[in-house]
Amino acid sequence: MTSLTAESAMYRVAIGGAYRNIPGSVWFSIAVTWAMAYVLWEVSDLQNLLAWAVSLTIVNLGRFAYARQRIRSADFLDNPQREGRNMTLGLLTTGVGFALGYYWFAVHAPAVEQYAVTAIHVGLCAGAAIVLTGCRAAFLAYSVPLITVATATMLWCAMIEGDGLRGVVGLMLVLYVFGVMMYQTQAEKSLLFNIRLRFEKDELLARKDELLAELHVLNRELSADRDAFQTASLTDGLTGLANRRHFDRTLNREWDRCRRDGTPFACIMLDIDYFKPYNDRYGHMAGDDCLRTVASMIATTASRGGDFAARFGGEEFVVLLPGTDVQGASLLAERIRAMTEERAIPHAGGCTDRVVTLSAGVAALTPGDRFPSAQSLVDLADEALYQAKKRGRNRVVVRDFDDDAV
Ligand code: GH3
Ligand code: MG
Ligand code: MG
Repeated sequence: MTSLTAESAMYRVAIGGAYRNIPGSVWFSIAVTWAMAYVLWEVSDLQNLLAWAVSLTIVNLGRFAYARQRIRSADFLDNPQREGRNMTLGLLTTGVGFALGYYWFAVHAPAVEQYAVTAIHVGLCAGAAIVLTGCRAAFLAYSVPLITVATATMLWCAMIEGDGLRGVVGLMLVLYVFGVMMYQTQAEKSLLFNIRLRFEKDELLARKDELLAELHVLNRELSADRDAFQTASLTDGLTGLANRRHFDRTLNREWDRCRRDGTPFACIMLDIDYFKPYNDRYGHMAGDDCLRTVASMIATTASRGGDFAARFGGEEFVVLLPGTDVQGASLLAERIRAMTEERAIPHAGGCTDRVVTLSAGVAALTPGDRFPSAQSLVDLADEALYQAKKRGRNRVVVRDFDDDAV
């Protein structure tokens, strides 16, 4: 919210507050009118006094009806400036009415009645300062006429009649006017300050909700980034298979699980044959494509729940098969080998079949005292792979230690 709209909203709240005081204060105003008439009853021309009191009562009733209508209307405070102007006009009329009453009936009244009416005006002025806090124009329009007449009368009578007491009262009234003005200024300041605080509080609350929503979005983005980062940190960028880090974690976890369950654990190590010559002949980019193709075949073949395929490094891959015995693992290894061969990726640089082939080493064992660490399974599979290479490549060699396992 800009400060301009805050200012106009503050003005609206101040006007609204004062306006709502009008109907109640009007009854007080009427009571005071008749109290004044009562005080001046004996010392005034009755007909004129009654005409004044009735007229002022009618003005007050009119103000009452208008204020009630405005407060209840749907467009109340849509235009606070207009509302403020009308209120000021009504209060000016009433203030002038009281001032005229004083001027017509109290100026020539005896001192006692004059003091009484002056006291009434002092009270009206104080009441207005309280009721019209925040609406200085309306307060001045109401109180200036009535207090000016009372003060001027006191000072005038003091001068003309040489009445020292009324001179003192007149001077006190001057001081009183300053006091009331100061009070009104301070009260108005603190009212506006309070209203401003309320606006700032609302603004802060709205900002808080906004910030919470932003925080929520950032949190979501952050956890999405974290998930993406986590996935990326466990995935091989070239083939999309799990990377070595992921493999190491999974190996130990699955090893422990198989040890607990007493189930076999199989591992297949795969290595593309003559891949260096392939790279040399077809280029590194074609080598990458070849790695991707072989990886996708491995992934689709080893896709049963629990199967885990990873890029071990370079042109080597590994498949972990928890709960699978050596027969099952050999079948799978053979399927991957055969699929690769059938895919017939040309490899003129190879020493064997003129297509890309791979060798596989299979090992399976049930984790136990004889093979306490997962690394022993990988070493056995690697040994089998070495044998497959040694025996001419494009083949599967199996090492089964399950019978020996404790
Ligand atoms: P063997 O049949 O005995 O396995 O021989 P080989 O040529 O496949 O094995 P060697 O270890 O001699 O060569 C592996 C090659 O794999 C060497 C390296 O350039 C290549 N290589 C490793 N990683 C990548 C890769 O990410 N992209 C490509 N294009 N080539 C790779
Ligand atoms: Mg190799
Ligand atoms: Mg190789």
